Amino acid sequence: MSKLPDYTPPKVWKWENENGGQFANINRPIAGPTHEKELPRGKHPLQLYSLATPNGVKVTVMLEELLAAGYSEAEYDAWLITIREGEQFGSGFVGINPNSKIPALMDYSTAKPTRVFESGSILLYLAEKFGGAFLPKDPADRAECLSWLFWQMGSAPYLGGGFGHFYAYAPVKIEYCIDRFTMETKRQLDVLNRHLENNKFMCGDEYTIADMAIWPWYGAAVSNSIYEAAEFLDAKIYTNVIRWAGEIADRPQVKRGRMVNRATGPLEKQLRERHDASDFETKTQDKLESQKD
Ligand SMILES: N[C@@H](CCC(=O)N[C@@H](CS)C(=O)NCC(=O)O)C(=O)O
Repeated sequence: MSKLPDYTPPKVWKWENENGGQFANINRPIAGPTHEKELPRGKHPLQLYSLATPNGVKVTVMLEELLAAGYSEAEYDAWLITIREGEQFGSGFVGINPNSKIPALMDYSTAKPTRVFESGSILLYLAEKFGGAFLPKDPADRAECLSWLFWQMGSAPYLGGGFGHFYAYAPVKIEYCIDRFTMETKRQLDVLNRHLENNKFMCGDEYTIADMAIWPWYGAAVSNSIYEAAEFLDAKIYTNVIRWAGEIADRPQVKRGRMVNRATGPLEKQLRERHDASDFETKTQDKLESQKD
């Protein structure tokens, strides 16, 4: 373990062997599709192509929240995109998201079908589509909500791509990188902790798309659900974040949203594809596998 690994970058970087570590097989320095593959399409106007990572969960929680709030037109089909197998590089997926990352949404209810990519953009699109649901009406409160939504989009890559990558996934533990991103992750947790001291949710008393964006990353970090790093981050000191995360985790809509497009963990919590509200009762992976016998 060294703060200063012995490496001198060449004049021009070249893509040679896999660089090791988890996800090395899907890392590429070029964009665009690797293969032809049409995406499936179900019966609802909203078609989601995703996976239950923190970025994917934001959108399935929002859709379940909309449905629970009575917006029946938020019914959706959710299709599984297995990123470890490179399904985000299929031509159909790249047609919806040129950036080849889940989540991606198609809305066929519009005059011209609408594609939406980037989780924050999808949350805002859905909020606006359903009359401003989970988005404050007052202009100052709306601005506060969008500030936190965009804070998440800019901040979480340091937690995921920075801290999570070097702490949990990199094939070598590099002290310099772990220090740098732990420092930033803890600073971000402190930002949230100070804010949540006097706010029930990110935008005061109202639960909004800002909570839906921030919770899957930072709620997971303090409850040890990502990177097994809660102890390392001394997460117990962020008491306000822990209180807020627990309240959100208890919402039935959030429990359902977390199950959609999940392909790991307990079988009864995996609803790999969702096409109907009744699928939560009948199509979880434990039930599908017991029918095979
Ligand atoms: N900023 C994007 C990030 C999406 C993202 O990073 N998705 C990851 C999974 S959490 C992914 O699809 N990775 C596949 C890849 O990098 O090839 C968003 O918020 O939607």
